[in-house]
Amino acid sequence: MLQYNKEFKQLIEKSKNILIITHKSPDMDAFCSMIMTKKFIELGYPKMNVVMKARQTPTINIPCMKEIHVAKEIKEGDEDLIIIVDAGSMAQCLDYAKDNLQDTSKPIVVIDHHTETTNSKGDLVINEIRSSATEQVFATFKDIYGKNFRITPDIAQLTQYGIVADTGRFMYDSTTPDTLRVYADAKQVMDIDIEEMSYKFGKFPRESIPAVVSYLKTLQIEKDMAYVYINEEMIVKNGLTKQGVNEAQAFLRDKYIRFIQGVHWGFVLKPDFNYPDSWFVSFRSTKGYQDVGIIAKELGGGGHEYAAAAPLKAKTGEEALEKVLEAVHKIVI
Ligand SMILES: [Mn+2]
Repeated sequence: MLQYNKEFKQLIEKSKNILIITHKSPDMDAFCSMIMTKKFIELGYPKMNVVMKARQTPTINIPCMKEIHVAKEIKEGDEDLIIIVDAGSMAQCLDYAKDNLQDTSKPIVVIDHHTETTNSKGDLVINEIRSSATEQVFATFKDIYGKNFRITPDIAQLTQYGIVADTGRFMYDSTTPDTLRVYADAKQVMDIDIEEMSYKFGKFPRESIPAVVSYLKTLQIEKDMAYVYINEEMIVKNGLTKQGVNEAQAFLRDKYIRFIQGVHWGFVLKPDFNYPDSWFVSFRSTKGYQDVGIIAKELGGGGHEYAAAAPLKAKTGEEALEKVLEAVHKIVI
C-alpha cells in the first residue's frame, strides 16, 4: 500500500465521525468524489458516521445525492477527521465570513487532482495528478482495500459521471490509460448514459437569454481574440437576474467566444455579485494558441493554458475591462 494511503487508512480507523467537504460551487467531479468517499468508507467501516456537507446538491440526478447535508454554514462539529475532495485547501471550500471550520485542529486529508494545489501545512495530501478527484478516490480505495475492493452499482455510476465531466467526455489531455481502466471497471458493473448526461448538462435556463443578448451587444474581436462584458447599468436597464447573468456568462465562455470563425481565444467579464466594486474575468483558449494562464496570473488570478480566471477591483465595468485589456496587451504584443 502507498504510504499516504496507509496514513489515510490509519486516520479513518482512528475516527468515529468523519466530515467530507468540497470546493465552493461544486461541479460534478466534486459531488461524485465526495459521495464515493463516503460510500467507500461505509463499505469498509459500516459503523462509521460519515457526513457530507455542501451548500447545494447537484442539478442532475446522481446516486445518493440526497445524503448530502445542505448547510448554509460549515461549522466545526463532532467530527474526528475532515476530508477535503477536489480542492487543495480549506480556503477553496469555505466562506470565511460565515464558516469557522478553518480554525479546526482536527486532522485533514486532502484528495485532489489539480496541479496548482496550494499546500496547506500539516494536511495529508493525496494527489497523483489524475484526471479527476473521482479517479483519485477510486484509485486510493482500491489500494486501501486490496483484495476486498469492490464497486457497488452506485459507486460505478458516480465513477463514470465524475470522470466524464472532468475529462469532457475523454477529450482533455488529462485522460490517461489508467483513467480508461478505472472507467472500464466501473462500466462493467453498471453503465450510465453519457449522451443523456451531456444533453442535460448542456441545458440552460430561459432567463439567461436576455443576458446573452446584452453580453453580445458588447462583442469585440481583436485579431484572434474575442470578448464580451456586462456592466451594472445594463443589468438594471434590462432587468437581468444574477442567475441569468451567471448562466449567460458560462454559456458564452464555454460554447461561444472561441468558436467564432477566426477567433481562438477570448474572455467574458462580469460583476462579482458577492462584493461591491468587484468583477470577475474568465478566459478560454484553444490548444496551440494563446496561453491565457499567464494573462490571468498578470491580473492576480490563476488557471491553466486554456482556462483561467481572475478577480478584479473596479468602480465600473468599463474600468474593469480596461484593466483586463491592459494585461492582455502587456502579454500579447
Ligand atoms: Mn475536479
